[in-house]
Amino acid sequence: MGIIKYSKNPILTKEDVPFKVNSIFNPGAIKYKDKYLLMCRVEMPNGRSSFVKAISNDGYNFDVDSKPTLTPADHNDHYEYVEWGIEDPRITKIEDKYYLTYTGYSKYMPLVMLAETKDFETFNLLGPITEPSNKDCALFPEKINGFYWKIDRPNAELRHDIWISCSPDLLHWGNYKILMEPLNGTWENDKIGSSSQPIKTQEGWLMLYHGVRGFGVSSLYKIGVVLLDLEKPWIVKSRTKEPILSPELDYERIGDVQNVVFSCGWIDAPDGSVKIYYSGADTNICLAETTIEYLLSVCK
Ligand code: BMA
Repeated sequence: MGIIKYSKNPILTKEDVPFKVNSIFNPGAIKYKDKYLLMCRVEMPNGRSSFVKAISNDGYNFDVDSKPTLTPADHNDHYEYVEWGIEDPRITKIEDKYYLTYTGYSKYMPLVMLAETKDFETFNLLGPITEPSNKDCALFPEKINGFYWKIDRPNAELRHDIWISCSPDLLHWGNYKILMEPLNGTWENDKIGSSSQPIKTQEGWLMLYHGVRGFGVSSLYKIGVVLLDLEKPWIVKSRTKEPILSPELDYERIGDVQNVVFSCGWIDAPDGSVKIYYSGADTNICLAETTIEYLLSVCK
């Protein structure tokens, strides 16, 4: 099948948001009660981000809630770590709860925040699970070898590679290991970070990641795929040589940040089809469709 960008992209723009925002982008994505749920980042008029939920029956047509779902101001105990905004949520279902890992932004620089919910209405805000600087965090959907596992990018301002660590309780993390470094001289030369929550396949854990390369005054953000070992997720079995999604069309090239495709989530179906939700130019929300079979084939 390959990978097909939806012909009616973008599927959401700021005109679809019932309240005033500068942009809607970088949504986490999950199936919830048989519906497609996006937890979208909205940049508010003051330039700080919050989240709003969008729901769909078919994965193509989404209704955006009438007010933000989660804001920095909701973070009573942890407000100082999110004062400048909350950004780029990834959603993972573990047992009967949904976990959001997202960037808290403040004068302390970005760090990773964790929240849990059962209904996407009320959230138990668990606070920072890393020190700054760290972002692009995704949780595995089940325990492996008795531990929870996360992927993130520590030292986000200086280093440019992806790490993996584990925890007995999702709050206390250790056993840090380097997972992936950018491949020099390629599309991912300058930095990489996780994009989506890992999906379990027979051949290993599949995960989207983003790669960045600077060209002149612009940085090109593209998306690749990596396959991790099922039992030892710190082992990379294979990764794409070429990006699977690149900025090509006007809605991916022109916007608040030019030449960016960026994903925080995808949704797979029992038939092996996959819907990748991504954003163009940090300005809108788009959809690309593919299959697990294709993604595994491009990893090899
Ligand atoms: C990253 C994050 C994303 C953004 C991307 C492209 O560092 O800040 O939120 O989409 O850059 O600008």
